Amino acid sequence: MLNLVLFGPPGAGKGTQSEKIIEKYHLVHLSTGDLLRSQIQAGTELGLKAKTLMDQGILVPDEVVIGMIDSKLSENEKAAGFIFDGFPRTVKQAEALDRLLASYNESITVMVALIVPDEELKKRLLTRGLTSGRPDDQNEEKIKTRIHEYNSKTTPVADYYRQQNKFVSVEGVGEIEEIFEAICGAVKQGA
Ligand code: B4P
Repeated sequence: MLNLVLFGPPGAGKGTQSEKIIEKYHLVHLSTGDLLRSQIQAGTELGLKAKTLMDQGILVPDEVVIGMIDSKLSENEKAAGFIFDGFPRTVKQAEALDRLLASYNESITVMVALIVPDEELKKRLLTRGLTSGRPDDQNEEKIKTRIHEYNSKTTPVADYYRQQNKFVSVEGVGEIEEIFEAICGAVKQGA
């Protein structure tokens, strides 16, 4: 089973590359951003609480996202593997993911980190904001908050996987197809 964590700052291309990875490896896509946005769209209590935080660019509480991943794993017990996109974003989430996978006798195979400079991230997110309708893409202050959240709360997750010898980094600037090839190479290296 291939269980891949696709890691990187907001706008690094996780969603973009996930689509290509799923097609090639037939993995179940678990994007906590997408899961939260569908809760918002459905108008659930969870969605309403998450919206306030997401619109500001702040991470939602660990318990909320861990609970969502827990139920998605149990719904997909027969999957060939998973791609975790935008999760884990804190060390607490990474520890919880290890525990959840262990309960199925599974573990993370590899973490692939997309490396993209802050200026490029800001440019991409502001461009996406012109058409995405996402409130968190539409102003520079919110984007700054998201990058700050990433630097303070999420970067330690890379060390967590580095200590397990599961960390591989890939240059995330360039043609989408070239980056995808590099990710496939990293998967081979880590598997
Ligand atoms: P996410 O939905 O995960 O949003 P993201 O980080 O912006 O997405 P991504 O990196 O996938 O960007 P994309 O490929 O689309 O999170 C949103 C919010 O949800 C968070 O701020 C937080 O509040 C909450 N949340 C989610 N998960 C959470 C968790 N685990 N814990 C707590 N809170 C959580 O790429 C962006 C743009 O770049 C696109 O327009 C794309 O076309 C472009 N692009 C991609 N690759 C490119 C390339 N090679 N060259 C040029 N442009 C490129």
